Amino acid sequence: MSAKNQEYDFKWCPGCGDFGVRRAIEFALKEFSATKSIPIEKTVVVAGIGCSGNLVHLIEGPQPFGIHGIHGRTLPIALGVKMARPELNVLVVAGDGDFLSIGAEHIGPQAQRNLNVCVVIMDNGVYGLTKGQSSPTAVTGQITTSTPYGKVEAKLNPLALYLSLGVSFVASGFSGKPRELAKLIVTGMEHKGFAIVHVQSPCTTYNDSYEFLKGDPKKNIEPALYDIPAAHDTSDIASALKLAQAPGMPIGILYHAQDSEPLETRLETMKKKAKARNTQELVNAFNI
Ligand SMILES: Cc1ncc(C[n+]2csc(CCOP(=O)(O)OP(=O)(O)O)c2C)c(N)n1
Ligand code: SF4
Ligand SMILES: [Mg+2]
Repeated sequence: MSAKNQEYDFKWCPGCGDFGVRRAIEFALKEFSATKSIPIEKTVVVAGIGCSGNLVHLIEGPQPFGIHGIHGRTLPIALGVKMARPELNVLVVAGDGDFLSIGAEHIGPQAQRNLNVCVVIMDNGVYGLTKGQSSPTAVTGQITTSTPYGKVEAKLNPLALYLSLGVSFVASGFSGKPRELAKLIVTGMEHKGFAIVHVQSPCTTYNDSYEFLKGDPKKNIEPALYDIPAAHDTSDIASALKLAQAPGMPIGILYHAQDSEPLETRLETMKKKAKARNTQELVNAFNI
């Protein structure tokens, strides 16, 4: 396909952060295809269910392949694609609810395998598509449609979670800076292993966090967003964890493992050790 899906009439609300993430992904795919001489059809976008996942239908210009699967199951689908076609570039797009709530149990296993995909998470702190319920990244006490008396649970720290689970590339971005975000996504796609680019992407309808993120000098509100200092050592997991746990919202690359061996390389090494067995040897293996 060379044009976006005309049959899908979903529209993001005015000001939704996901517009900026889509723009960043368009920039990133264009650059990745040009610099690596990889045609756009060699990229597969695996999308979650949510306003965020609908991005797969809304990409403008040259089209990658797309799979719009099941809520919370982007990573099992991405694993399937990479097992069948390891040469493809797989980009996962999902929301904070999809990835960190129903889908959370899949992050650890894929981090341990070092599944060679790049994940872009659009974090708006709510379930936008289903009308504003609280998500794991909503703050304690937040009033939402599912927490009318305030959220009881603590807020999850996704960056610290990814680092603790062993994700080999962890970056943090903002939808309001699509050019900068595109660079993080390109680096994530180039990384040999499991890359997550976690994006602050405000929901203007149910959780407008622009003021919190960008600040407002007129109201004496300091911005939560800040650029990670150039001196930060991205190969140092301890420094990355410190950044993830410090106040504010760091923007840039927190961690980039230097010795990252992706799943397909590990499987190739294992296949070389595996011996073909005849029928009798297979029967004997059951010891019957
Ligand atoms: C198995 C399953 N459970 C629940 C739903 C309903 N559902 C659809 S999207 C969604 C949450 C979306 O939140 P998020 O992933 O943060 O995406 P956003 O809309 O905020 O971008 C839920 C609970 C579903 N489609 N499938
Ligand atoms: S409900 Fe929120 S996340 Fe969904 S399109 Fe509207 S602003 Fe964006
Ligand atoms: Mg969400």
